[in-house]
Amino acid sequence: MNQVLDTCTKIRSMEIRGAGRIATAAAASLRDFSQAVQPKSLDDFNSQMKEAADTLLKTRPTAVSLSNAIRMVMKYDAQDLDSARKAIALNANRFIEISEKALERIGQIGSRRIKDGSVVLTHCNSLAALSVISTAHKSGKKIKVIATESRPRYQGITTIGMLDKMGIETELIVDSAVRSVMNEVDLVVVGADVITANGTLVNKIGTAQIALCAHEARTSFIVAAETYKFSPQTILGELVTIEERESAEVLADVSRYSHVKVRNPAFDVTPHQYIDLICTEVRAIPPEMSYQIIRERLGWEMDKECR
Ligand code: RI2
Repeated sequence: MNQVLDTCTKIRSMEIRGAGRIATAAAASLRDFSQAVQPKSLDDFNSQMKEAADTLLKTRPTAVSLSNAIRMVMKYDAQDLDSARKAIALNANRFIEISEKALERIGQIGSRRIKDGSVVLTHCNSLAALSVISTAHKSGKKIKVIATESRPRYQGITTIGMLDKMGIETELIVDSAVRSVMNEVDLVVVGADVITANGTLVNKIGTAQIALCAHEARTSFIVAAETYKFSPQTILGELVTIEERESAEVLADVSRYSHVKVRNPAFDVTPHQYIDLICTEVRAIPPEMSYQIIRERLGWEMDKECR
């Protein structure tokens, strides 16, 4: 269990972060645990696996990628220990492979929206959004990227490092400079932590005001997201929990103030009206078609819940 707890600590502290990366890390952790654990019986194995899955699930409350990945890995029905271990390893490896391929495909589909000579704005650090940008760049289109810092955790610094390595011309701005540069931007591309049944986007704090600003400036706003970022639970009426992280991420020492409380919501909600397109690995869809993606790709979840 130590190895699972170690992964949990890394996800909670954001040493491992990004909706896709936490999902694949959780899948790998369950796979490794299933191979290493020494249970007394199959029942004992099942209950230790469940405990590990529940512990991983609690690390970050917003990203649905985590629960979708864990459910996919834990979908096994074995008669003996050996087959249970094999099924979990197979599920986990399949999820990791699907996730890698999805990024490539999202890049191919999304990059068609980027014209030669475009200026693209991105927020936070999303592998899916970066796949769109890097595929456009690799196909020979000359592009410039404007990246936000993404306070308070400065994931934008990771983004500019990655763009720099790819040789893409990049400008870094503070989050509040988005409106000042929006008239120079041709396209905004962001990732997703959750997409709900009606196409609402939950993503890194600041995304909603960028979308609003893009809408006002008539700039296209697209989302790059693997289908496992869509939330089947929202069809059943469940609300998305927005993670509020500790105040120290925003202000190191709030104790010297008597009447001040620091709020640190990690994500915000962008209504589907401000989203032009969602690029998934199967196709690019208008946000209103999200329900269909959930039924097609995550139908197993619905079936189980509705039975
Ligand atoms: P990929 C991140 O969350 C950001 O909100 C980013 O847009 C999203 O995950 C998707 O990232 P955090 O872990 O899966 O930084 O596209 O809170 O890499």
